[in-house]
Amino acid sequence: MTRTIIVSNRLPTKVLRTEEGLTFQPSEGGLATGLGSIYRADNNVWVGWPGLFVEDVAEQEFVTEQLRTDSMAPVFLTETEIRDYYEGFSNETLWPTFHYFPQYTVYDDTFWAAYVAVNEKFCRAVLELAGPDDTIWVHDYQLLLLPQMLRQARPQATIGFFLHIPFPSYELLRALPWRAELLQGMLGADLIGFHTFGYMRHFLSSVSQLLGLSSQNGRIETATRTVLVDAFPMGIDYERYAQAAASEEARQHEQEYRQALQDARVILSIDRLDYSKGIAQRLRAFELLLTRYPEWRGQVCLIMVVVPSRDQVPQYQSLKEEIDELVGRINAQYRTISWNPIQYFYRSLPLHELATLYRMADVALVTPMRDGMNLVAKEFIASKADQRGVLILSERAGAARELSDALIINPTDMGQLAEAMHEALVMPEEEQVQRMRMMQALVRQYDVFAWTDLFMNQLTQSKSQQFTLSTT
Ligand code: GDG
Repeated sequence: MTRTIIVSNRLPTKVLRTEEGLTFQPSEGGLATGLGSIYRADNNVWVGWPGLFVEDVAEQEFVTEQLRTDSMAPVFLTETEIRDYYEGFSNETLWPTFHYFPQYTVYDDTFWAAYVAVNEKFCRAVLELAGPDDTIWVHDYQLLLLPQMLRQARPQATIGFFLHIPFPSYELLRALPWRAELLQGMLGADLIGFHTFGYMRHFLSSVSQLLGLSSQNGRIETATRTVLVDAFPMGIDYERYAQAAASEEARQHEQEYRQALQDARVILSIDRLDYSKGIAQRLRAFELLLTRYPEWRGQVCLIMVVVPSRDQVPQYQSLKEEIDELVGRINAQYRTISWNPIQYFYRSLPLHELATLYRMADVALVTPMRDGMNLVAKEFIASKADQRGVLILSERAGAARELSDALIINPTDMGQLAEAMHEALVMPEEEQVQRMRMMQALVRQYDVFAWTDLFMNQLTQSKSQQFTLSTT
């Protein structure tokens, strides 16, 4: 029987070392939910790093055994591998380049060597599990070389690849010394998916300019195979967010929060700590709102959740300091005894609290400098049972391609952003409902399950076409 093997840097379960020993915590991420139905079915399996260092062989066996019962297979990585392959090449080389921050890009051959070696390690782990007829779906920028490595070992395999972050323009990509290898690595797949047509165009243009391979209608002809490239905008588990926000628990929490905030209007901002998310710019724009429109002082509150992330990477440490300082300065300047302009949380909140914030927010500020898609925008929309609330969305988030009924802004334009906040706060209810209704219809229909089905169907179809072509 054929089966599907999902491969990503991290497994959808976190293994933690606690006083009681090793514990297993399922992740609530969108990908885990979307692919949950696939990897738990039949004999399918998810391959990835379990999130902690396990060197002891007996412990490795224990972890492997535990994860196997939940359809997962761990790839154990050492501290040096995580430093050079993950924090290094993935997050200090690829991430800044692909998000248009070339000034942060580190060019380091040691990082590259580790990236190649860890992709090979993943390749060996997949090959141990995969039969010749299995379907393999590789995810994201940490594993760009894996499709080609798998292809070499299994020329007939069905391989899909999806990139969760933007694909940059050729001018950015060409700066990387390893650009050709990275493109070749991706081309090992039968189907390459991006969130938007824009990313797909950048990829096709890079493949043409750097490898001399032309394409027609998203089909690239390599010397031996056809590779299909297409856009698959990722969705969310709509019902999960709709239900969490509509729950009795969220309703009660909302009452408490509103009381504590003395019924101030709420602008919400939720991100991982990342320079690509535009958090500092957003704070400056909020300050500008308070300066330009003093009538909002005491009347509006910015609730800002920043989830700690990649705190070993220097740019993230200095961004954290910049945010701390900005929040401190703005709060000190404008606060009164009974009102604090910014409620800042530097931690991850449980889903029910997140759902309460989505439910009660009048405005969601999703203003990244660059973002592959941005699921927070879609979760906010799914949480609005009464269809009130306004989404302010950066034109540089993948989500802006679909959510054209949001207030679309340029995140570097502070003035425009401050005006958009004011416009959102005074927007008539009727207009809010009209915009929200359109966006809800779209986000509900193209949810994460539809996304998974579309990708998998396209992969199966493109493979069978190739097979027909090669046998006729
Ligand atoms: C990458 C791409 C692309 C946030 N705070 C809390 C919390 N979250 C959850 C959100 C959301 C997720 O984290 C963040 O997803 P995003 O899509 O916004 O951003 P990235 O993490 O950068 O994801 C991105 C995505 O991959 C998928 O392809 O959209 O562009 O960069 O689901 O709800 N969850 C909980 N507590 C929090 O405090 N429980």
